[in-house]
Amino acid sequence: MSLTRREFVKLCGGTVAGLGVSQMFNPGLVKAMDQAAQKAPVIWIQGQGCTGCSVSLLNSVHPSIKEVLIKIISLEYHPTVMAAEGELALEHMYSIADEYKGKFFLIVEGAIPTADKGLYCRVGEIGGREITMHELTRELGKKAAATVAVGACATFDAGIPGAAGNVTQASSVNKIFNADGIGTPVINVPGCPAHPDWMVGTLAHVLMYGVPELDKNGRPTMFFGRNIHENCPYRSYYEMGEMSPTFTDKEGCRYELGCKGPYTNADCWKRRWNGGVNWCVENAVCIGCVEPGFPDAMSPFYMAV
Ligand code: FSX
Ligand code: SF4
Ligand code: SF4
Repeated sequence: MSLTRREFVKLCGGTVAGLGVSQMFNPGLVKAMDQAAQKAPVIWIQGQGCTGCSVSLLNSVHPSIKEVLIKIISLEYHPTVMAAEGELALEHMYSIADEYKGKFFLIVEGAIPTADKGLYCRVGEIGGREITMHELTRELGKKAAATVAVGACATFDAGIPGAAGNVTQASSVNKIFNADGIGTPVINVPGCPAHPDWMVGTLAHVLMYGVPELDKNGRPTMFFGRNIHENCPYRSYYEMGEMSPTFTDKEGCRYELGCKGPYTNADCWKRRWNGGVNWCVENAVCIGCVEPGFPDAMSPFYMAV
């Protein structure tokens, strides 16, 4: 089964028969990816973050994380899920980067602190020499075929670590690459955390067809191409001026509670979260976690009515 790029993009937002939801990947996608993907090596590194994006990836429903790891990619290094540790693990990572120079894919989760020579995030040690996230990102970034920056912290303004104060001078992948003149393509998959489908779908697209179509912020348009407010199921309440006084109200628009849907582009309104169980606006508000400037530009998140 081979898919055209157009069919692939459609399947990324396709309907899962029997579940009555339209947010998850079509199961046919896994089969296609299994046959088409070259099991390209993937190196996943983590800087300043909460590991929320990794946890989100582990929640991938269609395809399951097992299918992702066995059928789609060859995950060679991941600080949270790999069994190896210490110098041996680092040496393996470096050897893969050299052996597959220009062919492996780098995923960066978490921000990269640049203050004081990057010493606020040390990711390991080889021969007694400490390796900083700043050094590692640049070294692997130069050798990778493409880099996927996942989560708010690795993209744009470095998310939570980059918020006002920013004493570690936390920075994003794009900014680090630009400062060093690294020309490796960067795909931004923001979110705090990023949705598992956004990460898996982007990675699958990169493996099968190359870099997907990106918006002006470097995000795949197949996931971030539409505005939440314009597509929100609560939009008719907004038009009628019917505002919800509490988060738990079944009806009413959440704008006066602080909803940032009007300023946010993502497909959460149809993809939903947690295997389709719910999404932010249903239980609270959208806090604009996929937009540049998050979190400061989206604060305060909540407003009292
Ligand atoms: Fe940041 Fe992510 Fe928010 Fe956490 O990659 S994106 S704090 S959910 O895990 O680092
Ligand atoms: Fe827009 Fe938020 Fe209201 Fe939905 S709940 S219509 S996204 S302001
Ligand atoms: Fe982020 Fe808004 Fe989507 Fe929630 S609804 S995940 S805050 S973009």
